[in-house]
Amino acid sequence: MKLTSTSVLRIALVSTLVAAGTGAAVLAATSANAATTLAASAAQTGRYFGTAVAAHKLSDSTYVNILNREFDMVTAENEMKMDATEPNQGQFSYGNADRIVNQARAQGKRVRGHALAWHSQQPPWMQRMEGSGLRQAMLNHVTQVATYYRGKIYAWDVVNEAFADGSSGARRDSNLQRTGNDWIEAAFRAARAADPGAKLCYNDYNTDDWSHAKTQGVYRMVQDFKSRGVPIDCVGLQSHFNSASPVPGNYQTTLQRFADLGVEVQITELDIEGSGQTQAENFRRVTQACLAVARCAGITVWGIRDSDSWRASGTPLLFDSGGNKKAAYNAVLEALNAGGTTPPTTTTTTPGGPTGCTAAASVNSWNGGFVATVKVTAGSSAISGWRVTLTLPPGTTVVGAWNAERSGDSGTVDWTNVGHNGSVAAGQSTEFGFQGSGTAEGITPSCATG
Ligand code: 9MR
Repeated sequence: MKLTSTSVLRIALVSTLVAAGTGAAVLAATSANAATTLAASAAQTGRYFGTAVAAHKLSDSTYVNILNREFDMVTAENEMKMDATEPNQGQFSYGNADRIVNQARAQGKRVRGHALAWHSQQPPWMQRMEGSGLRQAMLNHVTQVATYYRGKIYAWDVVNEAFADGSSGARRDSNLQRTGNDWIEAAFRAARAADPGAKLCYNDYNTDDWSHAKTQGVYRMVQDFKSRGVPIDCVGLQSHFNSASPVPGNYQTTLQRFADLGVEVQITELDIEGSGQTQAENFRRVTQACLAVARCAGITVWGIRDSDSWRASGTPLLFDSGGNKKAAYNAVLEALNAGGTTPPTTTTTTPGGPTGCTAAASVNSWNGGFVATVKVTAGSSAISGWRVTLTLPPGTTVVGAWNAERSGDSGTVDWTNVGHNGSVAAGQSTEFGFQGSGTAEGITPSCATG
């Protein structure tokens, strides 16, 4: 499907089950009822807390226990990269990626897709290509992989690490860049056409310091994309920090400046080398910066235990090698529980009292059509089934849906869970989506359990 409008409209609406006689808005936990996991704490301000996951570790029970308990967003550390998903040209391989996606979704977690197009970790056949053949192969890869995972991905890193380090602020030289400067926008358009419900991100490292040329280069590209209607929804700041590349003093400014362009910002690969209180305070600062920026949607750390890290010797994560919480974990949890701004896409309310569920819709619209993604979040108790009700404007029709059964195609539509997504743990979320003709303006989903 092709988008016909140059603008992408994101509407967020929240509605909740209203039980008779109760009703109180809760935007941040107080110390008396502070949430005790990263995901639940982040969810209090409508954010997610994620981690990179390696498929071969899904048989490690310590690893999986922490994953299931603490995180509600998952990124495949290597399994969705180009070399993994298209090892031979035109032959796609999703086994390991599927293990991660299925594990995450079975637990009610969402998935960030990483990454559709990148100069690195290309399969050997692609590394040897140049020019229009490579351009076609890249676009086919984006289309095939995004189509395969259509409806299952919260956000795709459509293009990863396309800018040069150093003082130029220019694109990085690569075989993809040599196909023409428009390769990035071509990749974004292909991704939007393949999965209109996924947010589309540009993701990079060393883009955390607002004064750096690379940050400015990425900023100008995003600004240009927004001004020309290239479909981009988010910017990922990888945020790999160490003593040579510390958390910059202006980190929050960087997040805010990108957000001010009208894109979501996501901290996508956070790790901070160090130990003890110094490391903890750095993690706290990064967390607080995200919480202070309304469009900062969530934080993903690049692994669970220090021993899982690509930089294991720098002990850069929140759990030690034994799976114990570090001081850095406690600092992040405290910061999350202290609350922050509420992202414009989500408001958290509990009019149904401590239990029940809430539903929030975000909508990508174009001239004549839209894709709505509806997030169903359990209250403080687990739920084993849900029903979302929403009323479509006159003349609007559902043309396709995923992850939910529906009662009809127009007017007031009831959406109920399918087999695999009815059970949602306390504070966790699941998503369904639908595509429609017409407009989704004003849709206000409400959620009921059972
Ligand atoms: O953590 C990943 C590691 O297992 C791989 O060997 C490495 C290969 O490039 O990629 C690591 O993940 C990278 C991510 O995909 C993109 N940003 C930088 C990450 C750390 O290198």
